[in-house]
Amino acid sequence: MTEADVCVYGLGYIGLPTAAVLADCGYDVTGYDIDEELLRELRDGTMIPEEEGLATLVTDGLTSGALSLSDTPVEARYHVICVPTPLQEDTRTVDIGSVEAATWDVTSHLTPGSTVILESTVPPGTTTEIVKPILESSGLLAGEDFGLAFSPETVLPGTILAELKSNDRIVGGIDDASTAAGAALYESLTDGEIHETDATTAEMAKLTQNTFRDINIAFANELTKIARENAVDSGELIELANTHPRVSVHRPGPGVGGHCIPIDPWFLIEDSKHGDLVETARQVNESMTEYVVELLRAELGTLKDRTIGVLGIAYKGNVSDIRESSGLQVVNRLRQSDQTTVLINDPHVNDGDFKSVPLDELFEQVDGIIVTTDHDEYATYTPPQEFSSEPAVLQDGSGKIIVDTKDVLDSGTWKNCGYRLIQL
Ligand code: SAJ
Repeated sequence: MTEADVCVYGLGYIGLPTAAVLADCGYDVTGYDIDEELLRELRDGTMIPEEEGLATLVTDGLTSGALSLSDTPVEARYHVICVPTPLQEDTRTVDIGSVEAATWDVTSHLTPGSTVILESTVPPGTTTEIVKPILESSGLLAGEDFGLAFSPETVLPGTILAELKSNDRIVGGIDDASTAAGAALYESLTDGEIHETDATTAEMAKLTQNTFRDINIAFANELTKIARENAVDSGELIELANTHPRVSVHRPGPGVGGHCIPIDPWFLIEDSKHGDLVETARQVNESMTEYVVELLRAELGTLKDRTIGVLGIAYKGNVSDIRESSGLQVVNRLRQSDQTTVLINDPHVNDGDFKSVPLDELFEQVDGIIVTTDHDEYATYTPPQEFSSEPAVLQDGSGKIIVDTKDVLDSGTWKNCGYRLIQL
């Protein structure tokens, strides 16, 4: 068997673009995944995530032979692990099973002189305390026979390829040689700077970035609640506060979705006796589901026998990913209400479990709407003049309520068309 330059373990949101970009950079790359159906769909081009330029890059790599897809790992100069690390809902701790399984796969293909890089987001200490001992069960020693490093991915879904090639990269090895070997790989991948450190600091740096964002969003969410109590527009408030050169408050919303930001704070504090602020921020963000549903309920008087439209179940604008989506939390919360019918629209999500009702049709049937995702389609949608169903009997006698949690609708346009728009 000939040795590949790079073997990428896991061809998901991060592994696939990483493998494709490395192949494009001139490496001989094998993309390995245990999911044979995924491999088949990737080979025949039917399963490429909605990500600018990715389909072409994968096809080009496969056509040129620089990228091959395999259901078995191969010996390689670099083994790059990009498998998922889900949160276990009951304990709010990491499910490290896929990282362990991938590391065992590496172990049986580990050769002297190679370097193993973990990219999956993990709690502090995983590289040295979990990955290293498994690899050393091969009989080879980390730092002597092979290199071992952690390097977090920091790319934003929606702009993954551009960010892979331009973002700075943190590389933390278990020793200087491992760090240097990891840095050499990423130097050829990105135009950004390479920041060298140790493995645990690199793991924590990734968790710190996403936890910072979670706490900042929690502050924005708390602020919007306080602003409402004072009849203050939180959008204007945050804009004004952010005119200060050292203040940058994020935007409020219906919660924090996605596979990273709502999860990584739990990893950060998993084995720590500290973390009260981090945990409180999580609770504030999770409370937004109830808060936005209550905003609508207060306007409609009741949710009973109402038909409510939810616009957007993707976790953020212009992506198709529904993991940890705030829109879905809102849908589930509404469905728990007595006799409330929920209609969903999401032009980006193609999931058999969720029927997307076309906007025109949805507007004909609903009593109220909650906008939970800032898809471009919503910003440009022309509102019908009014709900054609019987208007809800509201406390103030008017109807046509839209709770726009993402500030995506143009308030002037919608107000002119007779809608009452509530923004966070
Ligand atoms: N959100 C707000 N208010 C804001 C910004 C975002 O409510 O001001 C919400 C979004 O609507 C969404 C959630 O937060 O529901 C997360 O979206 P996001 O765009 O902030 O982040 P992700 O999850 O798409 O990507 C993040 C990024 N991390 C940081 O910006 C620190 C990305 O760079 C990481 O690579 C990615 O997590 C990851 O893989 O960890």
